[in-house]
Amino acid sequence: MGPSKDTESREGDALPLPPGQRIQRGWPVTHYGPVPRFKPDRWEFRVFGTTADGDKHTWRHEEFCALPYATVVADLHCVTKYSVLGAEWGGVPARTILELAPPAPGVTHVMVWAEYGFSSNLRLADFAADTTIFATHKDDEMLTAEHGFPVRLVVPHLYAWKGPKWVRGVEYMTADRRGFWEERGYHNLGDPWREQRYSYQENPGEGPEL
Ligand SMILES: Nc1nc2c(c(=O)[nH]1)N[C@H]1C(S)=C(S)[C@@H](COP(=O)(O)O)O[C@H]1N2
Ligand SMILES: [Mo]
Repeated sequence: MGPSKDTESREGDALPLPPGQRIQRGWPVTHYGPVPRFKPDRWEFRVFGTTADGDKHTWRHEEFCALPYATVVADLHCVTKYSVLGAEWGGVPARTILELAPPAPGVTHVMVWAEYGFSSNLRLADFAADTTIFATHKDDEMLTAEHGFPVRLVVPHLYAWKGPKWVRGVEYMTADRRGFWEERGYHNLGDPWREQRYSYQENPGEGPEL
C-alpha cells in the first residue's frame, strides 16, 4: 500500500506526526481577535522593506489572483497540540513573490503582515522553501472568511501560527524581529519536529532578545 492523504489510512499506518501532537478531524478555526471583513477595493498585497530596487510592490486583489497558481499538500500543526492532516493548499508560492519582488542581498528575515496588525516573522530560508505558499484555496475550495479569505500563508514545516490568515503584505528585513505570537511567549523559530513551542525553550541565537 502506498502513502495516502486519507487520514483514516494515515492513522492506521502511523505515519509520523510531530511530537506531542494529536490528529484532529475536521478543521477547527483558531485565531486571536475578530474575523476581518474583506473590502475588495481597499485590499492590496504589499511587499516592502528592503527590496532589491528600493520600491514597494503591490498587487490588487484581481492581480494577486492572476499570479501563477500552484498546490502543496501539507499538514497544519497548531501549537495547542492538534494537527489537521493532508490538506491540499492552492495559491501563490512564496517563491513567486520573491521572484516578482526580489529582496536586496542583505535580507535575512521577513515579517508577514495580516489584517489588524497581526504578524509573524520567518527566516528568509523558511519563507523561500518550496512548500511555503500564500493559499487562496484548500482542497479546491476558496478559503472561507474564518480560515483566512482571501489569502493566508501556509508554512508546512513550522507551527501554524507562523502562517497568518488574512495576509496583506511581506516586509523584507535585514535583521530578525519578533512577530505577534513570538513576542507573546511563543518560540521564535517554531519547528514542530523539534517541539519549539515556547520562547523559554529558545537557545542562544534562535531569536532576538525578549
Ligand atoms: N491573522 C491571524 N492568523 C493566524 C492566527 C491569528 O491569530 N491571526 N492564528 C494562527 C494559528 S495559532 C493557527 S493554529 C492557524 C489556524 O488556522 P485555521 O483557523 O484556518 O485552522 O492560524 C494561524 N494564523
Ligand atoms: Mo495555533
